[in-house]
Amino acid sequence: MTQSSTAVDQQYYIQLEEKHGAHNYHPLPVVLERGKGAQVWDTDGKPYYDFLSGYSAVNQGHCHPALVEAMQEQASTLTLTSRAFHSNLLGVYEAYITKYFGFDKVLPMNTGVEAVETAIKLARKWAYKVKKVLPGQARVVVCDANFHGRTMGVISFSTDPSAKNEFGPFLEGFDVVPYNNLPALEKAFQSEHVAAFLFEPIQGEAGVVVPDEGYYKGIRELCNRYNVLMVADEIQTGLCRTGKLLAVDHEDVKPDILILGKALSGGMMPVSAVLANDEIMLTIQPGEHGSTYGGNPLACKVAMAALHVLEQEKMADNAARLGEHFRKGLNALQSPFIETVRGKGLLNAIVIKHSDANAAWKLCMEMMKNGLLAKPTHGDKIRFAPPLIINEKQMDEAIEIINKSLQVLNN
Ligand code: IF1
Repeated sequence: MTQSSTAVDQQYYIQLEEKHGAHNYHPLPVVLERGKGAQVWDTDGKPYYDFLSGYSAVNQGHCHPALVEAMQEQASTLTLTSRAFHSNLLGVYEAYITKYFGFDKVLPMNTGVEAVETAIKLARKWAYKVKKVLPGQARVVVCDANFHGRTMGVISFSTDPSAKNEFGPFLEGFDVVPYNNLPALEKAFQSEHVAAFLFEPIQGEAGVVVPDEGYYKGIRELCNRYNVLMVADEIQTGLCRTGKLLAVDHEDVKPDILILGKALSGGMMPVSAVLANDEIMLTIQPGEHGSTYGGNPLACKVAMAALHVLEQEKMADNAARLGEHFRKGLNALQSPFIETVRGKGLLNAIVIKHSDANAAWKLCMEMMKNGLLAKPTHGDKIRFAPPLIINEKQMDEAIEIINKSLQVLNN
């Protein structure tokens, strides 16, 4: 039997990646060609609800018209000056984003992990210059099952063997504490060398692990008491994903260093940022940190548009409302294969209960066939994170697709 034209087309693209690209991912067998709003289309024109959103980078929806327009306009005007010179957009962007989040200053970077590395450098500088920690002794406390990116420095404190095995030797100066455990955190703060506590308000890669109510307030209180910087990695949880502008806003807590990425550009290009007040930010002097593309005019223009539409289209409110609707809808299925439904806003996950270790993957393959894209994380969990502009009708269709696809686990 000859393969359908779709299979041939998709196989062609998949084989090109297989032959010419590194094998550092294991993607679902779907080849995407177009995106708009909450949907993407494959090379055969088949539509899918995108429930991964580029790992929460496409909060504003695929190819948001305001972001496309901002990018097109700036792309034909001035894209990169380097920081060797000023530009007419960097200061304007810096004023906008620092007011938007309520910090004195911003250090613009590109990828999320670069911003995390930058935050660690800032925290160490502050420890030596302000807290007067002994040279070379600064410690950063991190959480078990953390995910903050893939550079050598950041995987040095990963607890996930697949993220760090055979990449050593590693960077020193990190202490690991259990997530969502304030007594353990206080114990780690007994050392006078602690510069900072770096945490995810919700652990994404670990499978959308939501901490107890009061965790952020508890962290803030302990950081105040022991003069430790509270460093919130909101790269995945920020920018309206959890139903508030920032996940820490659910407890009205303000970190000392805020790390943003992903949806800061709405999926148009890598843009990240580190925000802090002067006492911390001014510990870095000219020539002590930087990057070729950091703060480029194109990124500034796109990021301002990306932040503007989050506010203008009330995406945090939609995420809160539709997230509630999604969790209620999934729980109402009362599927024997869904052990847990958890999340906040539109950052959700289910834990699959099934004797087959591949059940989560099989379900994702079935949902793909039925028009919804999601991917397992750490075996038995499936993350569901659609663009924040999804509407109720689309959400109900998505829940129906999940319901229909669950039947595949009956076999
Ligand atoms: C992959 C998921 C993982 C992040 C947090 C920093 C970064 C990320 C909280 C680094 C990046 C991405 C990376 C991607 C898979 C995805 C991810 F949770 F979002 F699904 F891995 F945990 N802090 N997360 O989530 O940002 O340098 O990638 O821009 O590496 O496979 P980046």
